[in-house]
Amino acid sequence: MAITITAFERSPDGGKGLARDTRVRWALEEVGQPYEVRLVSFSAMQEPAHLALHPFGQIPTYEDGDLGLFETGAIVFHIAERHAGLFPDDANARARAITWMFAALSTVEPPILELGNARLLEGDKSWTAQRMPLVKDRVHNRLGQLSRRLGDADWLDGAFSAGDLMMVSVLLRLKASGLLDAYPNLSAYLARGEARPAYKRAFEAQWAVNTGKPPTG
Ligand code: GTB
Repeated sequence: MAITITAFERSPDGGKGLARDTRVRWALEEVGQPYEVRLVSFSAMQEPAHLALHPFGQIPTYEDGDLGLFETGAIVFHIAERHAGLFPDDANARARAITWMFAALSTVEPPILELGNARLLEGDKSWTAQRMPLVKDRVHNRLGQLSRRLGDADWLDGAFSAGDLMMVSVLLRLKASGLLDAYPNLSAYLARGEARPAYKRAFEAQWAVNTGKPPTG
């Protein structure tokens, strides 16, 4: 039975690849696993059938035979465990790759999400202009730390791993903001991730769904 994931029927980003199904698609492409996609509407995500799979009524989900998973981090972790290509063989290097996955989701992504919320959900509030410098400072703090650690390396810890997949995915949310411009090594890191054939295939697949157009090439 084929692996099946869920994705938005129409992502609010119109195909920029920022919805989290792109991360799962990318992981599956990296390890060469074919998959099917079940597209869900916002209303279908609140129906019992979807809630049985995802208690919070979100995408993405992952199904393979009897196994149903939710939470992108857990799904990518599972894919990396089951298939070669995203975790190193060496036990310590593998533990460090997992550490970077957690760092991306638990330490770097929260201030980035907060910035998105401040802009998109709270942009019209009287206090947003006053709060924004603080929110941006928190993002810059993390970007500065990450930039210093990455230095002039290609990837965070040796060869590309699930840790890089997750970190690049998190940083992609900042691409349009200009905030990464101050960190040339992070911009180059992002570009390296986007240049990976597996990322391109994942991006193009979600682009086709969300725009109804063939890949841009
Ligand atoms: N912690 C969960 C995970 O990592 O899987 C979070 C999952 C999540 O936030 N899913 C979002 C969702 O289903 C889609 S990805 N939201 C609908 C809901 O909660 O009702 C987040 C997302 C959505 C849209 C954009 N965008 O348009 O740019 C970017 C990211």
